[in-house]
This record gives sequence, structure tokens and C-alpha cells, in this order.
Amino acid sequence: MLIFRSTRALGAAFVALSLSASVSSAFAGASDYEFQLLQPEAQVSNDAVVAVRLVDKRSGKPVPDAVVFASRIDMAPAGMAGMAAPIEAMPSTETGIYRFKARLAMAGGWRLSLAAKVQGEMETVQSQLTFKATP
Ligand SMILES: [Cu+2]
Repeated sequence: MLIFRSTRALGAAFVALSLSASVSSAFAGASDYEFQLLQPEAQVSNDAVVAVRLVDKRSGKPVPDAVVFASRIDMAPAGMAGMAAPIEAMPSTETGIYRFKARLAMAGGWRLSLAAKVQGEMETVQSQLTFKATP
């Protein structure tokens, strides 16, 4: 199974990591968590399913029972940041895996913006993942 991570998300995570490191390294923070796409591509569809895994980077383990919001999905990677699509959360079928149904009407690059509240974690985990929709 391929896992695609956006360089943008890694960059943001790195910035967040440097910021939190200067404050305190004793407490867990949002930068200890990472979203990973299960598939680097999705099919163009009115009800495409996009699945992500939320991982605790310290243990490498999936994080269950987080409240994950897909704040936006749009075609920014294809130069169409204004082209957003409807997206809704679906029930999780596996520990640490969060799934969304989206209307991916066009082939090309898509960007998924996520926010998560993790049990026992004060900070909101935020991430942007990019993937490709194929016809
Ligand atoms: Cu488009």
C-alpha cells in the first residue's frame, strides 16, 4: 500500500515542530501527529472515498477515536483553488483510519484540508494532503 505525503504538509509539520520545540519538549503537541493518505490516487466520482490514517509519530501507532473534520477539499494543486467540492465524514471501519466521501468531479490534483481533535491533546492537529484524481 502506497502512502503519499504532501511536501506542503511536511513543511508545515516541520515549522510546527520547531515552534513547539522551543516552547517545551516535555508535552505532546499537534506536531506529534500526522495524517497519511491510504492511496495516492482516487477515481473521479460523485462519491469518491478518501481514506486517511492518523498516526502518533512517537509510537508509529494509529490514533483511534479522534474527531476528524475535513474542512475543505479543493483543486489547488491543479491551479484551481476556488474549485471546492462537497465532502462528508463516513464511519471509521478500522482503528485510526478516517474516511470521507467527496464529489471529485474532475481529474487532476486535489488538496484535502483536515483538522483533528485527539483524545487528551489540547492542540488541534491540522494537515493538508494532496492526491490525484484519475478518470
Ligand atoms: Cu478543477
